[in-house]
Amino acid sequence: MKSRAAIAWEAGKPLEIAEIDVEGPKQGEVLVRIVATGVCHTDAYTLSGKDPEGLFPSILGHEGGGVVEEVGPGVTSLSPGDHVIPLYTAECGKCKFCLSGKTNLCSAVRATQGKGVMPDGTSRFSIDGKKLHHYMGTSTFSEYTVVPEVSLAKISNKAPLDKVCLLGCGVTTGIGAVMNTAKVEPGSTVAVFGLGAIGLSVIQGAQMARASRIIAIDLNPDKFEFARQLGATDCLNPSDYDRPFQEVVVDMTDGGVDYSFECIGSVNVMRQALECCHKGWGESIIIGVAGAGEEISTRPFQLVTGRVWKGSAFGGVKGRTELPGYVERYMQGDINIDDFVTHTMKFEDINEAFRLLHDGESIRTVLNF
Ligand code: NAD
Ligand code: AHE
Ligand code: ZN
Repeated sequence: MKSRAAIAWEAGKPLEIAEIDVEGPKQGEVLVRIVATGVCHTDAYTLSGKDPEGLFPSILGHEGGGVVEEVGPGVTSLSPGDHVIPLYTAECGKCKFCLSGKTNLCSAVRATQGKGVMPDGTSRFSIDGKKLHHYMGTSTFSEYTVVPEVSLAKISNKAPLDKVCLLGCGVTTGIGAVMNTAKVEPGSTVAVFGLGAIGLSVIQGAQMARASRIIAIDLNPDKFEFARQLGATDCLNPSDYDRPFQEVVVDMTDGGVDYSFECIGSVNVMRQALECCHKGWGESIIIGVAGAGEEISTRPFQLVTGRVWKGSAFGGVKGRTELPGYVERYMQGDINIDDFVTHTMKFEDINEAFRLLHDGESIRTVLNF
């Protein structure tokens, strides 16, 4: 079938809106009509060329909501008409990772996903006979996409897809990192570096977890008002200080915070985030994605004296099991998504959505097909 899509032809170039060919779903696969998609900084990261798994040409996008159009042979858990959120972290329920009870990382389709193909090693996307790669197992920048059954969370048909699409990445990642990865306790002090959709969702999660102090940090002061609305108690701009920023946070928190979250993808900030944690117990959670070849560093003494470095992917959330509950909590008014959607536009304006994100003018743009 034909589908409107945004093609990433090469690194650093704008996406091209074009009509592509999408092959029907094969064994264990599902054809999904994407209704709405967000644009996450990770899409921009891959388009920049810094992602070692970034392949071109490809159909990017991983923060979508859609409707099942057709299921391939062997698909038992989904039917046409079901509303779904595509998952870049699958949940097969059977692999070593899923059975471990220790992680949300699933190995079922991850290897082929990273190679830009479906689990059988081939692509469902092409244009004029030329193959296009899939991306993160989701490729939501196409009106029609093909996704493995294990990479789809079935959600309530009543939920507005142009809002809950943000549970496909940004909002879930931030809240999940607080609840599942850090397990922030009531009364904790928290520092959040980077106030995009991820960092702001960490603030929302920290407020839910009843943190006593939430320090919001960004170079862009335009982000502070929404951070305060979500529960930030202090808003700091590192460029206002002429000493190592970790010292600023340590001094204002009687020795450091209980938990910090890096939501930028800067290895320098990752160091600050670790070193502003309290001696003996402070934990720093890396969420931001750093470019190929970059490495983190600190004095090992920081860890010897009890600080802990952790990472979090998709907030440690098992998508098929847990996302339907996130959607319900949104519907009940317990999770704020609406205020994260600062811009909505038609899919064809996707390059403007990337510009807004780069220039710090949006939290999330939702594109409607
Ligand atoms: P975003 O661009 O909307 O937000 C990043 C924020 O960081 C901006 O407000 C920017 O002003 C701020 N910033 C940049 N440099 C800074 C610095 N040196 N000090 C302080 N603030 C600074 O991005 P986003 O969509 O919220 O994504 C944030 C990061 O999280 C990205 O690296 C993205 O790839 C990553 N991410 C990871 C996961 C995961 O599962 N681990 C999921 C989603 C996104
Ligand atoms: N291909 C990238 C990996 C980037 C990365 O860490 N991705 C996050 C999700 S970002 C969503 O916006 C993640 O979940 N990682 C775990 C995984 O299995 O990919 C690179 O840098 O190599
Ligand atoms: Zn994302």
